[in-house]
Amino acid sequence: MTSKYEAKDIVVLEGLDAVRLRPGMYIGTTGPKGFHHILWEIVDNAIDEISSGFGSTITITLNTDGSATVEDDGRGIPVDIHPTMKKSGVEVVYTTLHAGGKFNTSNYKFSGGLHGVGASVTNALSEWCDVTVSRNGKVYNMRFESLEGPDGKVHGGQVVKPLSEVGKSKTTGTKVTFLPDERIFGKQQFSFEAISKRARELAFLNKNLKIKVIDNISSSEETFHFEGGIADFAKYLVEGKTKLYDQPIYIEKEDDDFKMELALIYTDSYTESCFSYVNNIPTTEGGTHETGAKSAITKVFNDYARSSGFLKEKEANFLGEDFREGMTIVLSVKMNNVQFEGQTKTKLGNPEARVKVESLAVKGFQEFLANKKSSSVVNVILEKARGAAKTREAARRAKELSRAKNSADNFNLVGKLAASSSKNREKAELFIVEGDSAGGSAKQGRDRSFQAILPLRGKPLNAEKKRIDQVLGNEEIRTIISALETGIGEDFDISSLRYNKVIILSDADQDGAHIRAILLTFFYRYMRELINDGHVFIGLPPLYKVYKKGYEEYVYSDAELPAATAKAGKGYMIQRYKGLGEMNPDQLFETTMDPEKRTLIQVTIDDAAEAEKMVVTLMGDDIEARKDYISKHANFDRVDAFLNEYKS
Ligand code: 2B7
Repeated sequence: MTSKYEAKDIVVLEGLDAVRLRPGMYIGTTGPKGFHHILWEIVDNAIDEISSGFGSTITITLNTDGSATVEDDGRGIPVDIHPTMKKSGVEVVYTTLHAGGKFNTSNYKFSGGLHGVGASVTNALSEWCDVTVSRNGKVYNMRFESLEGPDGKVHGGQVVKPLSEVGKSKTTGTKVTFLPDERIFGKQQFSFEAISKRARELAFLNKNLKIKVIDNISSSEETFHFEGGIADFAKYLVEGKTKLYDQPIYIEKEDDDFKMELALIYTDSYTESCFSYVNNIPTTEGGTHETGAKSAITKVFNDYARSSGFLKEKEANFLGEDFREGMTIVLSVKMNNVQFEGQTKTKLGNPEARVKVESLAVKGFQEFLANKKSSSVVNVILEKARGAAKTREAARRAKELSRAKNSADNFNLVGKLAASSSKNREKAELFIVEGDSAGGSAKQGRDRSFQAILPLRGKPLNAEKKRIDQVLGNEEIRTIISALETGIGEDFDISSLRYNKVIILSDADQDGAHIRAILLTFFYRYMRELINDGHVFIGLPPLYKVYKKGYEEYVYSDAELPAATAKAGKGYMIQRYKGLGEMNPDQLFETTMDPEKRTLIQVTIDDAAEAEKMVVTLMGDDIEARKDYISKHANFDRVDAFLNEYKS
């Protein structure tokens, strides 16, 4: 094709040129996230088609040449000539930015670039893109390529084969294959695991959707279809916990151009989990829709408790937080003109969403309560709330106690915590170190002007299994809380944080991983903002030292060892570090603590549902589920599903 491609053939698709010029503006990054983003743009179109009632199945295939194919059984993208654009529907969709707007959106209730920027961006950033449509009893095909023009520049998404009829068909649908352009993304591959994870989520969120992922490179295949939709999602999230009743309360309601689905289940745990979505996009930071759902729960269940006589006249109403103890809720809304806010733009801002969700949810819960069969479930929920209200009182007392105790214990704590001398919070770092001996080395080796050390003697308490009063009763945890100076839970105040970086330093073994998981669980449950704002890190100690006379190099993973020994040449020796405690203070500083040389892993939660699943499974009581999870995810270090960003 390239040879036949002449200057006169170049169409300057200004939009697409802009996409290639600044891909980051359209897909955020050209890293793995952006690489997968261009796949999801195509899948989103297929989901919109199926969600509006046409077709049922999407197949995503990862091909051996590095390309991906997406296929749906919807109506097929229109092939007739678009009246104002004077191009076929297929060409409009694949060469016009924001083509959604140019299409008659009355076809789709909640559509048109809800997810971003559309298939044309994928086309612009692909080496080639091949679109096949089955429609009107015929099969049509069209092909695009990104080609270098006589101007020496690569122009994305050029039509190299106009839309033409290539066969007959009794079915309808769209099939798109594209190869992400190496000139944009470098050498990358699609991740079957990441794609399956999101496909599962999409199947939970769209119960009429069946989604199949085929990896022709590893010969793996997964199919996701959940007839129960987000009710199944809620059950999946609490697997391994003890449910207080079997089937989630499920509400599905629509009002004009607003759709809401809600699933609510309770477990015997003490934590609250809410997973909310807008147009299939996770709203990790919550927002107005979550607020609306929570108000509805508080209102409806309090009213019921009152009118049924569960709450006596002299008793006060339950608080919202009483109903949220042990609650797992999945909330999915579909709406137009979404406004995202918050630090990571994952918080829904639309005020009308609060109103709509609250009124739809109130209606749904009232219908549920009106059903006689619901009475046992309602009772369990009210009893749980009563327990929570009692604990709340107990916790308030324990908190006061612990405040008093903290000041009384400060003497004691100061003895453990080696504070930094400077008060500069921006620069200050707190190392939470496993074990007294490593703690001792860290204290000696540190740069005391800005590095503080908190050695942990035993294992801190597993916060996943305890209520707040017990958590606060644990000495290790209390020490951490008082060192950070932020307070905890509802009282948490990030502006009081004493250290900009909180660095967990544990051994590179099972025990160390467990301690790390316990600490992360505690931060996740009680100081989530600390993680969300990027203050939590994992320090990476070396596994080996490769050395000989006058030469030494530290090695941080098994994978790097062969290269390091090769580099050292003949006569080298290897020291394997079994724990932090084996390093002397200077070594520990040099390898693990020195900002100039160390590797820190920043803890992030970019997939809240996955983090929740992991915390519940790894820290919960179901031993079988835990074993299964660990074996599926290769090793215990998958605690590191939390950990994806590498920073030094
Ligand atoms: C807003 C644009 C992008 N579109 C249609 C119709 C069906 C249809 C699509 C699609 C990806 C890979 C397999 C509407 C909508 C364009 O207009 S996009 N199916 N599937 C898709 O892209 N899958 C449509 C009205 C009547 N007939 C067809």
